[in-house]
Order: sequence, then structure tokens, then C-alpha cells
Amino acid sequence: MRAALVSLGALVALWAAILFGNADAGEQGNKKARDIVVHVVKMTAGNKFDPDSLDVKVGDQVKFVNPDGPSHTATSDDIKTGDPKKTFNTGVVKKGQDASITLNNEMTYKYHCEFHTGMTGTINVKP
Ligand SMILES: [Cu+2]
Repeated sequence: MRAALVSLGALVALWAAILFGNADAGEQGNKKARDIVVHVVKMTAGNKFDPDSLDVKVGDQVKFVNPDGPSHTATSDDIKTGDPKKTFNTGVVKKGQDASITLNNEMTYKYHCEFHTGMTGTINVKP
């Protein structure tokens, strides 16, 4: 029992070291990095992305929200043929849900909803 307690204590100490170690590294990293911006794109009940064209910076996040519509996806057009590191797919976003992606490549993403023809959008990722 005593051995088990000591082991548990060691584990907690190790976990704390990892946790706080990472926190320190993160703070140092953030001093140089700019703040990440979260852009919100609404998936509307009328089957549109709003806005349907968006400029972001490398590393930014895009949060797709579906407040009141039918289920949608935000799926990059080349999801099946493109570089997996340069494509994205939110999967199904049901009414009341949201899904966020992070864009780390400087490029233009064309994307669509897998359920609704003509529900399309563009994200320009700039340095
Ligand atoms: Cu849709």
C-alpha cells in the first residue's frame, strides 16, 4: 500500500513537471507568436456559408457554426485527391453544433457542403 502511494506521488510529480514544462514552453513561444484569430463561418438554414469568402492568416482557426439549419459539412473540394495535410473536413455538423479547423498552409481552400449542391465557400490563407 505504501509503495502504491509513493508510486502515485511520483506519477503526479511527473505529470506536473510535464504540464508546467509545457506551459513554460508555450509562454515563451507566445511571446514571439501573434495571437491566433478564430474566424466564425455560419452554416445557414438557407444552405449557404456566411461569409462564403474569407481571408485568414496561417495558423488561424475557422469555426463553422450551425445554429438553426439542417446538418451540413465543410469539406475541402480536394479531400479525396489532395494532400491530407492541405485538406479539411469538419464531418457532419448538426443543428446546434460547431466544428473548428486550423489552417496551417498558405493556400486557397475551396470547400463545399456534402449535402447541399451549391453550398460552397473559399478560404484564402495568407502569411
Ligand atoms: Cu449543407
